[in-house]
Amino acid sequence: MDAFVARATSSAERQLDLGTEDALLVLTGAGVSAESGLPTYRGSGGLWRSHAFERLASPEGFDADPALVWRFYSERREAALKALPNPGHRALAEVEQRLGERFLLVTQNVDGLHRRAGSERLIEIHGRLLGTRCSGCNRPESTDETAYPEGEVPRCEQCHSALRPAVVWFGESLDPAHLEAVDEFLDRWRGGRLVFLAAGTSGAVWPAAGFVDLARARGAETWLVNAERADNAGRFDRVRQGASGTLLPELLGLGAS
Ligand code: BJW
Ligand code: ZN
Repeated sequence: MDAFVARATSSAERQLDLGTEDALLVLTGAGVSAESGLPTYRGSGGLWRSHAFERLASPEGFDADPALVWRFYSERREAALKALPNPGHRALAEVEQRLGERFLLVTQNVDGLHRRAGSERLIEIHGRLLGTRCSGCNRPESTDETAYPEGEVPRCEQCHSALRPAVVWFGESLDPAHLEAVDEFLDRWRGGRLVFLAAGTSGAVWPAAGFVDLARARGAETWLVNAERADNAGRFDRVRQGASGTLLPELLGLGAS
């Protein structure tokens, strides 16, 4: 049997069993929204199988053909607005209520489903699908649910440059304040157990793929919940293979709803 599966099947490893002094840092990826009907990026059925990410999710691709990029993001806005949070999203919102400031959720997802499930201690490190910012000036980011008609590129009211989706593309920097918040959370908890849990992420994209190492360096116990073997699976203490909509409620000791 694959070591990845074997490590996942011990019954003693079915729950995190968080105590009153313990803290939990969660990192989620596209797999957590798969059961809400949204495609992941990699693997079969993933967005990058049918769409060229260098044309659609890079600043160079946007400069070359902003209308094409807006078509891709407008379709995804429509899909995200139609989707509903699933039991995995809801379990994370529920455990936040129990842990309060001992909890932080960092998501790579841009679909807004964690917030719609009720998560508030939430950092969206790759931005928001339902946000727009200017490609030319620092006009503040705005909430924007518009699915623009084919061929239309919205323009900045201040500088007339093309507006762009408020997501983080390859080669772009993440907000340093977001990475500092992760560091600060990991440094803050000295009393009880510190647990790091990644769910629904292939571990292929940095810097998020390295959070497990940051957590380990602070002595955290590390868990992974994923449908398939993630690229960084070998760096976790415990691995559960399966669907996050089933495994997250179980791991967090909550009934699936
Ligand atoms: C289920 C499931 C179910 C399915 N239940 N599981 C080393 C250090 C630092 C940076 C780099 C580095 N090496 C390379 C870099 C650069 C680059 C990078 O990581 N490249 C790699 C591809 C090699 N990183 C960056 O450019 C980042 N910026 C940066 O580091 O700035 C500093 C810098 C600048 C310049 C040079 C160097 C450093 C930015 C990354 C931005 C990522 N953007 C995207 C697009 C967002 C907008 C959009 O949506 O269009 O973010 S790419 C895409 O990947 C998206 C995701 O958030 C991200 C991660 O994907 P995720 O969530 O893991 O999804 P999948 O599809 O990969 O995996 C899903 C998993 O779920 C699968 O494993 C399934 O099995 C599983 N699954 N159903 C549980 N029901
Ligand atoms: Zn502007």
